[in-house]
Amino acid sequence: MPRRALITGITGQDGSYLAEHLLSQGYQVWGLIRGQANPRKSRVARLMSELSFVDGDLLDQGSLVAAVETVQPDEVYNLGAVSFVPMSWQQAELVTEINATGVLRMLEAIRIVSGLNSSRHPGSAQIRFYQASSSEMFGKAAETPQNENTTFHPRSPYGVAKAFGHYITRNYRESFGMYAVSGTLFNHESPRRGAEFVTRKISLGVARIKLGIDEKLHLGNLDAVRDWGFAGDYVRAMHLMLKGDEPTDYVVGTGAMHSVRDAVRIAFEHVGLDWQDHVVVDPALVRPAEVEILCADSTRARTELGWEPTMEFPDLMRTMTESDLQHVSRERDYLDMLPAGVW
Ligand code: NDP
Ligand code: GDR
Repeated sequence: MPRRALITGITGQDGSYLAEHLLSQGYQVWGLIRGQANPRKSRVARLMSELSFVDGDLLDQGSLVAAVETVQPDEVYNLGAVSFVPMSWQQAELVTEINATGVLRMLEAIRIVSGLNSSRHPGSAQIRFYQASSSEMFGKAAETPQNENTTFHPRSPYGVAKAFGHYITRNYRESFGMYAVSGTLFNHESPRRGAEFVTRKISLGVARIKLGIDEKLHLGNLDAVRDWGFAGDYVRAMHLMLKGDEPTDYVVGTGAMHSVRDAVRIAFEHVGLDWQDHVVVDPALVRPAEVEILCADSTRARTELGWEPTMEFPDLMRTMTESDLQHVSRERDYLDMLPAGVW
């Protein structure tokens, strides 16, 4: 029997890469889809014939119990979340409901369906659970780089909600003997990254400027430093975490630091332009409480899981810019073909 995985957040960047990875490993993959006619389902369209879908929402306990009952998964990957940090100041309560209480709801669904009461009376089912924790939990960390023992100091409602998700996952592991782990993943990007995140905003912006559509790119804090990796590498780490003998949490990142300014420079250089002619710093895009610097110490993941990243940040930025040059020019060609007045 092939192993069965249930992925929440399958329509997102990581969900699509994880689905591809698990399918390549012979898994039967199910995606939890929320809402009526979710337009983002088309993101995994190329995998549609190999995937199965089940309705559900992290805001709705009953739907999660029903989804786990229907799928009878061996592994659950909880990637569903509001993942754009600035939105967590605008809709803090909603983000907490999805990103924090949503984790509890998914753990409860597994506990109920598995018939688990406490670690002294384990049930029969052995569903393994992965929680998408985030380096945003470190926030204003007292040390750099950050590892599994670094104290959290989240700087956004998003980071606070993720910290709850992290601790409740550990608590269910300790309370009910569940194989439940969190991966504290640092920023990871790809051509499939949402357009609101800074790397994709830059790659798209540079492509539009190069193709003569825009002149300026508006950004916030250029000094912020992140440890950016390639999303395809990070979903391998998620899978490895659920394959271990003992459930443990891991920090995952490349260990290399770059600033937003570096990202801008690399992308503009790739198309032969000077970033200083095009970038405008907009104070409205600076966050109420910024995370200035993040960098992973992934020694444990590298030694215990054998995980290694395959792509360095400059190559990643160039790959994303190249992809957006093609994407934007295809879109422009399509718009040019439409009769006047249609667009
Ligand atoms: P995306 O924003 O690309 O995807 C988020 C996914 O969450 C979407 O599929 C969305 O589905 C789903 N979702 C949102 N609300 C709900 C809900 N109420 N119920 C069920 N699903 C919901 O994020 P990424 O793929 O980049 O990230 C995946 C996870 O990893 C997230 O939890 C994120 O916080 C976390 N993370 C990401 C990092 C990164 O650098 N990418 C780093 C560390 C952690 P829909 O189509 O319905 O909107
Ligand atoms: P982040 O990613 O908040 O780290 O969260 P994002 O790409 O949004 O920001 C990274 C840094 O860039 C600075 N910045 C800007 N950011 C955006 N989005 N737009 C801008 O114009 C801009 N200008 C400067 C930000 O201030 C910030 O310092 C991502 C998400 O994927 C989370 O879900 C995940 O948990 C973390 O990574 C790890």
